[in-house]
Amino acid sequence: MRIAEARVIVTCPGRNFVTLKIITDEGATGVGDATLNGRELAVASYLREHVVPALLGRDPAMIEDTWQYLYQGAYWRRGPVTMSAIAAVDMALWDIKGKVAGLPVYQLLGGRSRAGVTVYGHANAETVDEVLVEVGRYVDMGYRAVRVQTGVPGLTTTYGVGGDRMFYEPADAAIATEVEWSTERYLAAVPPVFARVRDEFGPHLRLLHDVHHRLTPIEAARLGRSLEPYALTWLEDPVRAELQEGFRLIRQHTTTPLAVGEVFNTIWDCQRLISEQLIDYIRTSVVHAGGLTHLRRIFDFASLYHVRSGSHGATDLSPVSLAAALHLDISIPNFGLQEYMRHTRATDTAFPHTYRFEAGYLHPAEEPGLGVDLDEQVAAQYPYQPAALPVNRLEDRTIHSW
Ligand code: GCO
Ligand code: MG
Repeated sequence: MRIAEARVIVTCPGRNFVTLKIITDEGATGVGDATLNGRELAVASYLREHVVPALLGRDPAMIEDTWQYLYQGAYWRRGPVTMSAIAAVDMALWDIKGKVAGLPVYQLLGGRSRAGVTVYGHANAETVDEVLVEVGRYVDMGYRAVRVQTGVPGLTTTYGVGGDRMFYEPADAAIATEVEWSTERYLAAVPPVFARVRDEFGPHLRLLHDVHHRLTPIEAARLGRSLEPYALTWLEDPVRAELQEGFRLIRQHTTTPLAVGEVFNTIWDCQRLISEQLIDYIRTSVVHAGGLTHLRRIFDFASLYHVRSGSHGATDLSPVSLAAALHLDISIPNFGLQEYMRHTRATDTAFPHTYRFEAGYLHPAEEPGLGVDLDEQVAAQYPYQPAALPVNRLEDRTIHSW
């Protein structure tokens, strides 16, 4: 069997997605997600110009060799554009391998290690009273874990709080919207929110919070310590993580568990965080960290150091990514949690899939392969629309991490 064709499809059913479809000379097809929010066309071009020509004629069964060919063979390594492109090829080849074997991909990865994949949803609202209602909605839907984000008094917008409660989407303008930030106001606002949520929902609901890279290590240490009474499952991206040793300082001060990794691309971005046990959950994703082949390598490494998985699953990761993540989540020994932001109906129609949500768990597809496809006729109805993530500024207009 040989790869006969590979198509790069860019579509915007509510938001932009880049998908790679690989077709073999025997008619088997596989899909991979290559979406990089706000930088979609860079990956589409990398695939079209540099990857697809090299794929034609290759044996689709040689997944590891193809991965190494695209990574080591390119000489230029790592980075979100390269790794998202490699990820798309890798996902599509696992999809084909599953279809050829007649097995869902998780069976190829070692089989089931648990009954279902525990997911967390996003409760967000401007005020504490409103967010309590939102948390209640998730609990009523069966969720066992909820991320809580509220507005910060004195700021007009805050990360994670959107107009539409269920389908929050930050990449909403062709040229980045500018938003504002105050660390002082934020640090004062967050602990009372969690005091109310714990009080209302009791000790068993798993609670999470995303700082979105905005604090320094000592500020993050203070926040982590002030949240200890509310027993969070994790505090996410408390600081920018280019400086991995910065986490040692946070660790020295707080027992609030830490989750990091949605912007990482390779095992080298988190090697120290994991081996020095500076984090508790590694949140790298299938699409941005080189596909199932590389993500499994990261999670295996993490399993040696008591670090569990917590794959990124925002709506800018397509249903192809989510389907792929679930096969890994269900099979690895050190699964922690899977993020699950629901896709819009338009997105779900463009990407027919058979994974399903039930009682707080997602269940991977049982059909051969990944169990997800891109309906190209539906995709063609939604042309690409430029959309960038916001840019963040302090009150004095200094640029700050968004
Ligand atoms: C999360 C993330 C996302 C990102 C988004 C950027 O935890 O889900 O922080 O909401 O902001 O994926 O493209
Ligand atoms: Mg996040």
